[in-house]
Amino acid sequence: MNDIGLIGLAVMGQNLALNIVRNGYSVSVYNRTAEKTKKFIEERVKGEKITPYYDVQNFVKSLSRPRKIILMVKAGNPVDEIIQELLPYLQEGDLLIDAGNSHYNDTDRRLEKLSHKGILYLGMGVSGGEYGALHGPSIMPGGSLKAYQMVEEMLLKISAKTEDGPCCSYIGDGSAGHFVKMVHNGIEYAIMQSIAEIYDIMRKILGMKSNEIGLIFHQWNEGKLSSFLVEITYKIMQHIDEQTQKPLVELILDKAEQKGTGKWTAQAAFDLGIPTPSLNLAVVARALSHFKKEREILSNLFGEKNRIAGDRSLISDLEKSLELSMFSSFSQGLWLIHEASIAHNYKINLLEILRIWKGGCIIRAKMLDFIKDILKENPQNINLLFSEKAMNFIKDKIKSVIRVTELSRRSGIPTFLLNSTLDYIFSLTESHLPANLIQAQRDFFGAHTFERTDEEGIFHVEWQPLE
Ligand code: NBP
Repeated sequence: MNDIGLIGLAVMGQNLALNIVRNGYSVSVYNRTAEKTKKFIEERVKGEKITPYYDVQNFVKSLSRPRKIILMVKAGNPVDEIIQELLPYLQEGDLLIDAGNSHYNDTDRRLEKLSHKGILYLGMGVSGGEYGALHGPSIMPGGSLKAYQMVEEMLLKISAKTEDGPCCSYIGDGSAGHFVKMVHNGIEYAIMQSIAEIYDIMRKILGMKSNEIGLIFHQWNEGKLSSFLVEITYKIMQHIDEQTQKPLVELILDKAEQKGTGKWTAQAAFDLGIPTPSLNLAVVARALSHFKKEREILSNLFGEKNRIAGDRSLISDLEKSLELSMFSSFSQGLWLIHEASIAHNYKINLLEILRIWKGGCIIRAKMLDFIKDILKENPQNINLLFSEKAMNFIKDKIKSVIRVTELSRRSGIPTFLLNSTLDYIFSLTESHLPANLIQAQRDFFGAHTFERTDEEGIFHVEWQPLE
């Protein structure tokens, strides 16, 4: 009898299985396509306690009870299909763990359906890509506490470790784990976009070559910006294509793909009414990049842009710009998680989220310690801005972002993320927004009513008729 079952032997599943056995557990594995299972066993399993199965029934039979089965399959219908296949062989008290990037609504639906059959279910976010899955990811499990406790010991063992402990914590009820993982990805999109914009300015305004840009990111990674995404950026900049001997990044087509978690984050933010402009615009920027042919035609129509030549003193402004955009992306993401926690009754502890994001995951960053300090001072300060510490940090960086965005605008370089960072902060620190005019317009054309600043109540007036 094996301790754990794992279904789905693509890159994440293979690595997670190897991580689990390295930590002292025996694992049964199954994959829909048998060839992949055979290949995995032949090429990557070297005497570890991993047993392959080629049919679901024997796979389930091989597990000690209550059974614990991790699903690492493509999100969406595949998860429902594999659950359907498993159900005839499962018994009350068995536990299914969906470790893929499932939409939180799907997780709630599956939890509800399976609870009627006595099957326990966890929706578990796993971050860290293939490296993390093998060496220790950041793990975000949500569902019933009882279900979590059945696998807690193993999850703590296989997760990444920092000086603050294992990067795994029970996130909360229902789909809390998948919701937090989704927002993690939304923040990831935003940080990636801000890094990309800064790279663009370095090459177009400062005329820097990829290897020089890599060196700057390398330096930044030694300082306050130390993070997974900054680290991989300098490694990417230094990667030379064997065939052409050019930096590979310069040969990669500028069309960014996406699998949906960034879009879902923006949709959830719209649904809950939380402003996450940077997270939303990171999705817009990827979508816009897809129109390569149109961009080529329009760039000819528009004609040459007048690129302002900047000097290297801009580099410290770029560093501060990245710091502020990273901070504001976390601010927006945490606010969204907090609001969702109330709306869905997740009972999420934001400090725990920050702790488990410190290691193993794609958005791990030294800055999380600073963010944790702000939140510890006042746990109600969920978007981080209501603090002197945060305001001092913002004021120290904001002039740099203004300088960088002014220069890039005058040079015709798009900076969705850097602009949205400014607009997010400027809007939240503005006591008078022009929303009064919007309310008047709504009342004019739709009798939608408005409130007044000088009187309590709901008002509607007969505006001047149209000519
Ligand atoms: P993929 O997301 O590419 O999924 C491939 C796996 O799903 C294969 O094992 C495939 O089996 C299986 N599968 C499919 Br497709 N349809 C199935 C079905 N109807 N029934 C059973 N199995 C089915 O793999 P991945 O990149 O390893 O990611 C796994 C999960 O982890 C996804 O939800 C992903 O979003 C999430 N995730 C990925 C990363 C990453 O860096 N890649 C990071 C964090 C989370 P087959 O071999 O028979 O086609």
